[in-house]
Amino acid sequence: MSAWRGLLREFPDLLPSVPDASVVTLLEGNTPLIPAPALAGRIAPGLEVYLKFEGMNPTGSFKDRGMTVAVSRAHASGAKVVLCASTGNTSASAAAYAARAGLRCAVVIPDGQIALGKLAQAMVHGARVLAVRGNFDRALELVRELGEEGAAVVVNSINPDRIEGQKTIAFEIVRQLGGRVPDVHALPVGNAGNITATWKGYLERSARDGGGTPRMMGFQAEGAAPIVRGARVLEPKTLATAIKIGNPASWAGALDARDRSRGLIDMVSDDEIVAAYRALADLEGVFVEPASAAGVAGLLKLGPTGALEGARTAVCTLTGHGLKDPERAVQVSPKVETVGADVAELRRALLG
Ligand code: AN7
Repeated sequence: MSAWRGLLREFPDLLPSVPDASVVTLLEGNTPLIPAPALAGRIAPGLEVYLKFEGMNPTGSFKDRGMTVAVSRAHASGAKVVLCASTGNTSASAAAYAARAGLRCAVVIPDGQIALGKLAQAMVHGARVLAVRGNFDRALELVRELGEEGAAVVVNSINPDRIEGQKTIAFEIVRQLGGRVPDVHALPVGNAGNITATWKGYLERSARDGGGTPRMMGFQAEGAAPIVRGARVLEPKTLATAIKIGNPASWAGALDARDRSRGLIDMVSDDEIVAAYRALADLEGVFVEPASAAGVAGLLKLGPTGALEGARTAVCTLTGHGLKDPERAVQVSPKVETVGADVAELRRALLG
């Protein structure tokens, strides 16, 4: 098998063309599709569940799929600066790809509301990090305004290059399933770029190779569920900071994916998110950030209602790595025990 060359070189027919000298890649994509039999048993008898672990991308989230396209195209166009608003992962990815491209990067984050690992990434890659006194939705409004003035290339998912890159996940999944199309695809929904892109990928794949498309099932956090409630949420609240979003940029795309796939968009509570987060870690050995567990939380919620009946195969996108938010992991896990440096004491602690 030849070495993976990154999305722009692996999927040239699907993606906007970029001159080779402008391709900016960290060899993103090609993430594992991990069977999750223990979780499946808790969701619905007979269902096969697979975890598309996007935390294995170079910066630890699915954002790298879109960022390679957006930053490469920005580079090709002669841009000097890329700009984004972010709940954290977009900024981490933009900072890394911009560094590699030799572009300047500015990120606008909601003050005090992004997970430590993501902040560290933006900082270490040399981005200008600006924390606004306001939430993500406000940060995105500000960034859009600057973008319209032409000050920088906006690399949020309102940039169509991001959606193009992110759609590749659908092609990978069907390939990894040996050509089978899953019946259900579950994922978290924040700005709704990812559900829009994943659905676009499945549609394009089916138009090319046949075999149909899955039902798209998106899950928002209960305190940040504008699409479920049908109205903007002015003060979104959830511990899953990645999806703490009250006015999704790709709202219409999410509705389209839901309706055309005969799927649904539902919400899960923070308790359900944490339970799914812990189940992924405990039962499957997969460590994700809290927002990434929302799709699994949704399937755990729907399984007993019969809403998944008839489905044989479900895929969940696990959008980001657990190391993004180490503080949450420590907070929800059993405490560290301290013992003396003494073998008798250690034996007593371990073996009772
Ligand atoms: C781990 O980084 O919006 O529905 O600014 O980081 O496409 O927004 C992140 C979103 C899910 C939601 N899981 O995806 C940002 C940002 C994780 C995320 C989502 C995000 P979209």
